[in-house]
Amino acid sequence: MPVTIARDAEIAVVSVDNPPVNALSHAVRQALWDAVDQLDADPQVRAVVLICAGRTFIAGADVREFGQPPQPPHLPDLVDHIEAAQKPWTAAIHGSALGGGFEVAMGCRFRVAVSTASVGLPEVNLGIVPGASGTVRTPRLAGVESAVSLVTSGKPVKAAKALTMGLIDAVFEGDLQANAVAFARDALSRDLPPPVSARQIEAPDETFWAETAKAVTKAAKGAEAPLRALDCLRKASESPFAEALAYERKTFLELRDSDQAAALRAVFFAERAAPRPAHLKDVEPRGLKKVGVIGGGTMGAGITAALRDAGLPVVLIEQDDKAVAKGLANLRGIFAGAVKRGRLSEAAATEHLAGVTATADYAELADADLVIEAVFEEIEVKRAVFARLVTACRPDAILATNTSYLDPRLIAEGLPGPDRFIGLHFFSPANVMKLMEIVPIPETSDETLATGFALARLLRKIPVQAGICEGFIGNRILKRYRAEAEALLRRGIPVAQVDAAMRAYGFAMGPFEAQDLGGLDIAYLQREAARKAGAEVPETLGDILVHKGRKGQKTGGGWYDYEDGDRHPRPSATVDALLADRIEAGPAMDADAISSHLVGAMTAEGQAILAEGIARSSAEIDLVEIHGYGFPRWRGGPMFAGGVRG
Ligand code: T1G
Ligand code: NAD
Repeated sequence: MPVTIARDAEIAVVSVDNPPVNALSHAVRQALWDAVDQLDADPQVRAVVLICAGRTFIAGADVREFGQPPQPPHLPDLVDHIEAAQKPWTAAIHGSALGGGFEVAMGCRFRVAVSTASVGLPEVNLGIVPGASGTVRTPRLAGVESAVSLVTSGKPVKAAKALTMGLIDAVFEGDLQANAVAFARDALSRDLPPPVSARQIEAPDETFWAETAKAVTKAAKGAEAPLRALDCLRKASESPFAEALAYERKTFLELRDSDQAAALRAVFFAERAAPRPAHLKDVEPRGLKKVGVIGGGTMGAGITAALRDAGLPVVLIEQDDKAVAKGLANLRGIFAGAVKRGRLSEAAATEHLAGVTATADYAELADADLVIEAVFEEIEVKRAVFARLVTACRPDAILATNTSYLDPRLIAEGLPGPDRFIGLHFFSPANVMKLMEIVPIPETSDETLATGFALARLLRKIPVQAGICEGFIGNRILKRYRAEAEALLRRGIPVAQVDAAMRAYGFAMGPFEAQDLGGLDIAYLQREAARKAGAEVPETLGDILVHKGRKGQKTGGGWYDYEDGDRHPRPSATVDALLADRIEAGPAMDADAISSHLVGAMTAEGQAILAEGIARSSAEIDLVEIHGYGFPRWRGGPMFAGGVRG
C-alpha cells in the first residue's frame, strides 16, 4: 500500500510510502485521488496532513514512467483535486519536495517543513518544464521573480529561504508530523487563505521580461527547457489560470519527447547508476576512517579539501617542512576561496583545517586505511613514494595513485600486496569537479575496487571505471579532440572560429581558450617526456607556441594575446605568423561543420575506447565528458550525441 491514512482526532494523516523517493507512480496518484474522496466523505475529518515515509517528501513524477503512455489520474488533475478538497490539506515536507512533489504541495492549502528540507522545480534539468502547474501556481504563491529563479534554474531552495519567498508557510524543528497536525488544527480556527490557483499575479513589465530572457538564455548555454519555462511563466502572468495551465501542459508534452529531454534523462539515470556498479553489487567495501594524501600541490590540496568536506581526517605528507608549509597554504587558499563563494562557513573552514595533520613524517600514516598519492608526474618519484608507503602503512592499507598518464602497473611493479593498489584519478579542482576515474590494475581486488567506488559516494563524486591506456578515458579523448582542433587550424580555420563553434555547441570554452587557461606547458611536458623515452611524437602546433614562451594566460599569450591582467582572449597576429608555414588554405567551414567534426572525433575515440574495453559502457564515457570536460549536459555526451547507446 503506497498510501495509508491514520487519524489524530479530527485531523487525518495521509502517508505516502513509495521507496526510494516517493515518486508519483500511477499507484500513488490513484491512491491520493481516492484519499481526497474518502476524507471529503468522512464527517469526522476536518483537515488533512500529507506526509511521507522514508528519506524524503515526494521527489517528483516517476521518471521511469516517462517513456510510457500516461495513465489517469494525471498529475495536474490530482493537484486540482487536492486543491478542490472540502477539507484543507497541509503538506508536511522533509527531505526534498521536488517537481511533481512540490506541485502536489502547492495543491494543498498549506505547506510546512522541517528546517533541513528543500523545495524546488528541477524539471529543466530533465529537459522539460513543470507539467502539473508549477509554472502557473508558483508565481501565484511567491511572485513572478521568485518563480522565474526557481523554475528556470531548476535549483532547489532550503526551507528558510522557501519561507521568505512565500513558498511555504512554516518551518519546524523536531517531530514534523506532530507539528504539522498542530498547525492544521490551529488553522481551523482561522479564516482559510484562498487556494493557490485563485490568487492574483502581479504582472511585471516588458523590461523585466526582456532582461530576464537575456539572462536565462545566457545561463542555459543552448538548453531549450529554461527558455520554454520562462515562456510558460510569462503566459501564466498574462492569461487566466486554465489557459496558462493548458499552455504549460502542451509545452511539457512537446519537450518530454524532445532529443534534449531524452539526453538529459539518460544522463540522470547514468549518474545514479555510476556509484553502484552492478559488477560490485555483492562486494563489501573497506570502511574508511582516516586517509593519507601524499603531495600538497594543486591536486593533493584539492583532494584533501574534498576528503575534509566529507568529514574524513587526513594526513597530508609533503617532502620537507618548507613544502609542508606550502601545502598547508594551498589548502588554506582553497578553504578561503570556498568561504568567499559562500560554499563553506568560516567555522567549517577552521574545522576542516583542524582535521588535517600536515607533516613530512610518513610514520603518521601507520593507521591510515587509504593513501592517495598526488606527487610529481614522474615514474621514479612515484615509485619511491610507494616504496616508503609499503613500510609506513598497514599491510592491508589501500594504496592509490592520482596519475594522469603514467601506467599504474609500472608504478605498482614489485609492490607487496598489489591487490590493494588502484588508480583514483581526480580532476582539478579536485574539491569541485565531480568526476573520478577509477583505474584498477590486473591484481586489484574487488574489495579495493569497491572501496574506490565507496570513496566516490562519500565525496559525492561520479565514479567511472577505466582500463589502462594513455590518458585513460577522459584525457585520451581530450588528446584526440585537441589534435583534431589543430588539424582544423592546419586547414586554414582560424583559432577564434574553432573556439566560437564549440561555444555555440554548448561548451563554456573552446579547445584553444581552455588550453590558454590551463597552460600549454602541461601537455607539452608530457609530449617531451614521451619523446625522451623514445616515443615517436610528431610536433604539434602547441609545441611551436611553447618554444616561443607562449604558454597561455599566465605568460600573457598562448593561442591568443592577453593584455596585462586581462583574461579576455584577442586573436594573435604573432600566432598567425608563427604558424603561417604550417597552414594550407582549405574550404571554409561553418560553426555546425566545425563542431560536428570535433564531436565526431570524440565519438570515434570513444568507440575505440569501448572496443578495447577501456570503458564499460558508452553512458560512462558520456559521464566522463560531462563531468570532467564540460561537455554540454543537454547533448547527452559525445556518445549519446553520436547515436551510440548502452
Ligand atoms: N523517479 C524515479 N526514480 C527516481 C526519481 C524519480 N523522480 N528520483 C530519484 N529516483 C531514484 C534514483 O534513480 C535512485 O534509484 C534512487 O531514486 C535514489 O536516488 C510533472 C515532470 C530526490 C534529491 O527531478 O533529485 O516531477 O539507483 O541516488 O541522493 O512537473 O533523487 O537506487 O535504483 O538520487 O538521496 C522531478 C530527481 C521529476 C527529482 C534524492 N524530480 N531526484 O537524492 O538519492 S519531473 C526530480 C533527485 C516531474 C512534474 C514533473 C534525488 C533526490 P536507484 P538518489 P539521493
Ligand atoms: P603539483 O606540482 O602541483 O604538486 C605536486 C606536489 O607533490 C608538490 O607539492 C611536491 O612538493 C610534492 N611532492 C613531490 N615529491 C614528493 C614526495 N616524494 N613526497 C611528498 N610530496 C612530494 O602537481 P599536481 O598538479 O598536483 O599533480 C600531481 C599529480 O596529479 C600528478 O601525477 C598529475 O599528473 C596528477 N593530476 C594532475 C591534474 C591537474 O590538473 N593538475 C589532474 C589530475 C591528475
